[in-house]
Amino acid sequence: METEKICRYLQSMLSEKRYRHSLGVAEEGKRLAQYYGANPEKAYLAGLVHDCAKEIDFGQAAELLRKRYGITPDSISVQQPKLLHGPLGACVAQSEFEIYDPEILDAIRYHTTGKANMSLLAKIIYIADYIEPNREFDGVDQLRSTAYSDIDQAIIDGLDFTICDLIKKHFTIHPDTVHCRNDLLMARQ
Ligand code: DGI
Ligand code: FE
Ligand code: FE
Ligand code: FE
Repeated sequence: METEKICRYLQSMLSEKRYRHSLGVAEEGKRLAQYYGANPEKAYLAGLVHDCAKEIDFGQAAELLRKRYGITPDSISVQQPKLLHGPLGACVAQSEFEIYDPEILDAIRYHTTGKANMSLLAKIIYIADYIEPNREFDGVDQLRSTAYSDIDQAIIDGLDFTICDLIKKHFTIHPDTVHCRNDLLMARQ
């Protein structure tokens, strides 16, 4: 499906704010891809659609994954259905936007938790989601600069930030989040 058509479709699925965020991740993803020598078109497309399932009713997401796409969500994601919008987004990207590139689908699937052995594209989408121009939080400028000097370190910093926040709220931490952080830390040594 052409990008323009995807944009119109996305606008019908997302709030204006979420749509703007998606355009931000697309642009930031493209910039990072150019900087690190990944495919900028793929990064733009992955960034554009990464949150396409974010506003699907949480109550419906698990059932949709099971019944429509034949995927059984893990128990942590069922209990914390926010975690389902990555996996569901990859399914929707394929069935609705005709995106079949496995690397793009994988980057969408794991953009919230990360995972061990991420591709460069998946790393780019993970961190672009964090630092795109519309994001504002304490430390975002530092994270932006780290993202353009050491992308693995930027992801570790992002994961640390997310995990600390989850712990403060007494939330569960998805194993993929832990595996992603361990994998990147082990690769440092
Ligand atoms: O969809 P976005 O808001 O753009 O960003 P995102 O897909 O990175 O989602 C961030 C949310 O996901 C944030 O509320 C924290 C939550 N999250 C990220 N990793 C984990 C997690 N929640 C749980 N329970 N466990 C995780 O490992
Ligand atoms: Fe998301
Ligand atoms: Fe994120
Ligand atoms: Fe996002």
